[in-house]
Amino acid sequence: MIGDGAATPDSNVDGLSDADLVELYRQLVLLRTYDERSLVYHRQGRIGTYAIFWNHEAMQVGAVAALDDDDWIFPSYRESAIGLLRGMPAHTVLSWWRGHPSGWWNPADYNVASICVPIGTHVPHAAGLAWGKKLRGEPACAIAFFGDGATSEGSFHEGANFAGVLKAPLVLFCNNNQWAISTPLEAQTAAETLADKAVGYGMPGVRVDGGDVLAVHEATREAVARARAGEGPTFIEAVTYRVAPHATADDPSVYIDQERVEAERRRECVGRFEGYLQRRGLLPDELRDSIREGAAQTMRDAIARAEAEPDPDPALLFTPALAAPPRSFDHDLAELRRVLADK
Ligand SMILES: Cc1ncc(C[n+]2csc(CCOP(=O)(O)OP(=O)(O)O)c2C)c(N)n1
Ligand SMILES: [Mg+2]
Repeated sequence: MIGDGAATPDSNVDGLSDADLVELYRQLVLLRTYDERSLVYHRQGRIGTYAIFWNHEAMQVGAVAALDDDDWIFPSYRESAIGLLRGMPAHTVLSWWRGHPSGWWNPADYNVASICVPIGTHVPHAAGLAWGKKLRGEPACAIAFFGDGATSEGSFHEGANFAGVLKAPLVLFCNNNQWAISTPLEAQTAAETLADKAVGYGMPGVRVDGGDVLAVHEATREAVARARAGEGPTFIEAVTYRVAPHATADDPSVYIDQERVEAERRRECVGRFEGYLQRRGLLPDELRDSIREGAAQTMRDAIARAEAEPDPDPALLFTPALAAPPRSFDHDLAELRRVLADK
């Protein structure tokens, strides 16, 4: 949908007003700023290990914009900040990466499930929630975000099969960034495309340019319409390329082709949409700058708020773990309190 300002023309998306397009841009910038600041906060020792999602923003924004607020989102760690698109405060997500209890929200407050770190285990959860919506006669659907590597996990196949058989109103959204840490796509699957996997579950599989927010939006909108019409799940393969390390603990220079990374960085998704809006005369420089400054201020406020949280009670490590804790817990907790007091 987004052209290149030269040989490839831009196209329109039905149903999106000029104001909607600018709102998509605001959301892209919010996520981009969240991501770039988080990398800095990590390097400053203010948040822990962090999974960078630079150049994944178009998939997250385009897909969520196709949902209603009653629809449920099941994110993986790669979509950790997706709740921001539903009004979740940025300090909540920063607190999650700080390992602070205030980083865990009630999923029903935003219809955003907890961030899933085990690969693919949220796919059956999303299928079950979607099936539940259907059984209750509610119009809502669910969307699960996961990576190319997740399509090799049992949970993915169980969830996809379950949703296909039960015609659950589910969107399976695969961000194919072509890497699962250091495992490249060709070592992940013998299938020609990941979208081909949908055939085995009796659902449509579509491929879309994951760097084109408008294309992602349209594909997700169609999948959501199918889900609401009782036609069951859809598998979306959004094709992109991971241009950042897997996470802050990774050094991709030992396995990745740096020239390819540089080429992909040059066509990153926020800049592509910025060009589209500028060609349409919808993004004067002052508006662009004020959107960027608004996002930067959101992050400054959010890190200050996250860091102002009082230290959590160390007993939280013990008390919710077991209904009948062993006696050694008392001793262990006392020891932990003593060590923390000495710091
Ligand atoms: C069940 C499980 N096995 C292994 C891991 C370790 N692990 C963390 S990220 C990752 C790669 C996932 O790649 P992909 O699904 O493509 O998602 P991406 O990180 O590229 O978004 C692995 C194997 C894990 N978190 N959970
Ligand atoms: Mg991947």
